[in-house]
Amino acid sequence: DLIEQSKRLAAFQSVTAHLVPFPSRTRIGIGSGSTVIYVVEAITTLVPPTTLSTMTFYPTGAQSEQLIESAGLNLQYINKLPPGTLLDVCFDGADEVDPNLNLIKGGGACLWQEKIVATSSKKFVCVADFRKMSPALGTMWKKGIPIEVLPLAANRVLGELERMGSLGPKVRPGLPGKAGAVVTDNGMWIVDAPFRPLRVEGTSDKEKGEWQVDELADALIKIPGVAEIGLFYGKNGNQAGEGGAQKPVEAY
Ligand code: DER
Repeated sequence: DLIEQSKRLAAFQSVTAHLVPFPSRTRIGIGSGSTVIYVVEAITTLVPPTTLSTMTFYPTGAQSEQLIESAGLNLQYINKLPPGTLLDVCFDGADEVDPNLNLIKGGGACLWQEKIVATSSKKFVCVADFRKMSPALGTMWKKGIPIEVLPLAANRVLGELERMGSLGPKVRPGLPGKAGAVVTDNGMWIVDAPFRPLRVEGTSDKEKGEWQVDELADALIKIPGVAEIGLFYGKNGNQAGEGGAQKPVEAY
């Protein structure tokens, strides 16, 4: 169908642009979700086997790890990288992308390891089909910003989010057949925190609960009990990565 075709096209375009021409990019981060499945298909299809055997793939959680293994690719873990060494490139999906390539991520509850791997990469390639492009984060993805929290602190975090103007934040319930909350690969819970659409530029109007994306990110990460947040900075992001500022996110 059209959506699957556009995911697959985006994935093949991103691998064609950022991996195939660069056989020296041998350390590759692999994200989570359904689009990244096509990224792995593109890698195994487009990269010659001799080059593929020189490449090592770093997962962002259980699904990503299984994807790498079942594709027969060399699997390694980010903690095996010497301090200060970065991955060459990382491919991952997103739930929503704003004009500055800021992202909402975490729809698949893998955001903590995704952000560690993304910010440990010289280049972070976001692979997102047409549905994900948005004028402002929160206009398309209505479920809220995914936030990974310590279960013990969940109610404290919910209270703080409401004070900050979140509209009905809640702990993400497990799927049918799993009583209780979603438990992440790291043994944590996910809180989804809806906010009014985030301002790409300018400053927040906290009275109205209208936040600017960077200011909200800075406020959320400080809440005690929050492990990581599903807001990823785009072009002018100030996350770690080579030289402190993350390389521009290339969204497809
Ligand atoms: O959880 C995430 O951030 C994933 O990358 C994700 O939400 C994208 O999922 P999709 O490729 O299935 O849309």
